[in-house]
Amino acid sequence: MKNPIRTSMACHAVLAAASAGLLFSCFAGEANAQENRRRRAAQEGKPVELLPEQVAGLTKIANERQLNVDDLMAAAKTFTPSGRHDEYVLFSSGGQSGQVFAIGVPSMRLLRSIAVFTPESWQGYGFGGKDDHVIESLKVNGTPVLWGDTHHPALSETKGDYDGQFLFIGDKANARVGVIDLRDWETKQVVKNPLTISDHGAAFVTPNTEYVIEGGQYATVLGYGYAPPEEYKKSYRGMVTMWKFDRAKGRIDLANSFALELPPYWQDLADAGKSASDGFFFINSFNVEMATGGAEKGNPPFEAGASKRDMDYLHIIDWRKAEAAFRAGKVKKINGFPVIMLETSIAEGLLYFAPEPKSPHGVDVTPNGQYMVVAGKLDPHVTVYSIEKVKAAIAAKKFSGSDEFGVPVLDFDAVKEVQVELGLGPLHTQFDDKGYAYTSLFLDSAVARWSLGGEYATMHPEQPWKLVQKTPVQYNIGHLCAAEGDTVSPDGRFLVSMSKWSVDRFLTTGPLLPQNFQLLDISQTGTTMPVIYDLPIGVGEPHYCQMIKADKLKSWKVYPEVGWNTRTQQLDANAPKQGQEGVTREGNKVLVKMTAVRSHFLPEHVEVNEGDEVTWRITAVETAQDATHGFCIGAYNINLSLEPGEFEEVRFIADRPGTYPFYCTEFCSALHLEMMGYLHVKPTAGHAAAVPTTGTSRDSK
Ligand code: CUK
Ligand code: CUA
Repeated sequence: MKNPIRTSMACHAVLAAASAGLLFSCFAGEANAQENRRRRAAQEGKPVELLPEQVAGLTKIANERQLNVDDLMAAAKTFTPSGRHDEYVLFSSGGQSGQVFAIGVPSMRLLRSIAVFTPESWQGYGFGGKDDHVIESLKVNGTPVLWGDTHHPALSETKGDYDGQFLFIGDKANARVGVIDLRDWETKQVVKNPLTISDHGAAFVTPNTEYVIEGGQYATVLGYGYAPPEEYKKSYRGMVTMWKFDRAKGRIDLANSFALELPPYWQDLADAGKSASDGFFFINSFNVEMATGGAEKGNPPFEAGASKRDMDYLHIIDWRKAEAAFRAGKVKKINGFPVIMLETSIAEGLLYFAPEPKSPHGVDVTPNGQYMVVAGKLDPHVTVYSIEKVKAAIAAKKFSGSDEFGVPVLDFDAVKEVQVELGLGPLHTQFDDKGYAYTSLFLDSAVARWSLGGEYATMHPEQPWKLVQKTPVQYNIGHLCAAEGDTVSPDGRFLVSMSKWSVDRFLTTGPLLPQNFQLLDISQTGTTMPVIYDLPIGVGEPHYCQMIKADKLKSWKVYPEVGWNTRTQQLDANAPKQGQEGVTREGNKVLVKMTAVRSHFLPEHVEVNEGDEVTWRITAVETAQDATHGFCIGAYNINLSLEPGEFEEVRFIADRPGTYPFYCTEFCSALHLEMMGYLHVKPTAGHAAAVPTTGTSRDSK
């Protein structure tokens, strides 16, 4: 049991600070909401002064709830009063959910999910009937693949700083990249990699979002080819794809995108250079052993075969040279997609390797672009490379040899700046505004803070390149994310530990554990770096996230005009206007023009014949921010979200006769339940209305 809090002089100041946040939450039950608001307004902008009886009340609550002073401080740092907005937004991968989550910081409140690779009904994503554009975009080799494994979100950047315009996210399971427009927080494009089915270093962007880069992972025969494992070295290859981004269109420009062939090592995490290292990007690798596994045949399993050698290769790619080679046509088409082959990359001097210790995982470039920090999961050190040394070694041809495919390998000692011992299982690194780096330690379950050198050495009181402290996290941290922590100008202040198995941190939710996003206060220098909030994530295994200052986001509150097509992001001439509602027919093609407004659809009855091809257009003729409607026809698997001004079109074949109520799925008004209508599908002659079939429940077999 924790020590009870006494209201001593020493903790009085702490309590006073803490209660700025706690007071209203603690006493909220006593005052009605109006009184609460009045007091808040009266207090806004004024220093908190606690009366002795309020201090006593706070102390009592703290003791009843067994909260210590650190807990009260943590509450004061994170509690965000009703109606007040967060300072940062964390865009997190959603792991196997296939989505992206947006979370406010420091409150750690979930703001919304953004559907990307998985249809999600609340957002009307993927429930638009026949030829639904979402389902179409999610097809892999013609088959809808309606989930993804999202790993790495990347915010668009201008001059190496988040600009708040777009968000990109990779799907590791299917090698796809999603593009989200942050004006309306909707996925606008999903591109499928034409070369491979497995990626990991996706997505990350060059400093002005010229390219969205998708690094591969498990080598395959590029272009979906086949070869047996015995032909691994000959036929399997790695790749990295440079997707050209057209900012004006908000789309990846497929015609100006290309890839680089890489040796069949397993490429891992990647990062783009910036400032001093602008023009380069870096990719880790493992399994340079080119192990082919086969434990079932008595061969060494992958985990052993892929970890034999002491060194793997950091891939150093000069992307401006790669772009020039692509523009000069020095490519081969694989599956119709232009690829710069290995021998071209070597001849053009655009690909180099640097040895890196023991199957590393993350590579992260410091804000000034000077250093690349590589964390080897089987090595207790981070290895820091200097871009100046890399450039000098390339110019002086300081190679220790070449790999089996002829790629020059830079001399390790010539490019290494320093190695810093941090602890067990270092994975990923982020940066702050005080010259510190933060590295996740998966096996230690800790966040390590360490001091940078070079031009950062004068920013902190410690010796350069030294471990400063470790904060334990619960448990097994993967990525971590500091506020604007991988831009040219990090903010410091907050860091999120993406801790994996939460084990005992929350109530038991059955054997499947939520992950644990833990907020750390990194605002003070030195050895204080407490965990101040735990957020269970019970909807997937997030991998990476990026934290952007909220005021950089210029999101729309409603669509700019009524009749807005959210795919083209412009007014759509097909959007029915008020007064144009009705049903027209040409042969068996039926066109429904509908408007939705509080609290009715028009028309309210739509009659079609069995077998008709129905095109159903709806405009939400609303301009108020709180006037979202839904539209569903249950048995036809149709569900839309109609945000104010939005135009949607769905198509379906009316192949099941019967009477189908359609209704609004958002509780939009007092008469929301009345916002409905009927779709009447008249059976063709001699054909009875369909008898509903009864489903079989999962456990009844
Ligand atoms: S991650 Cu994708 S395996 Cu460390 Cu970037 Cu989790
Ligand atoms: Cu519109 Cu409910």
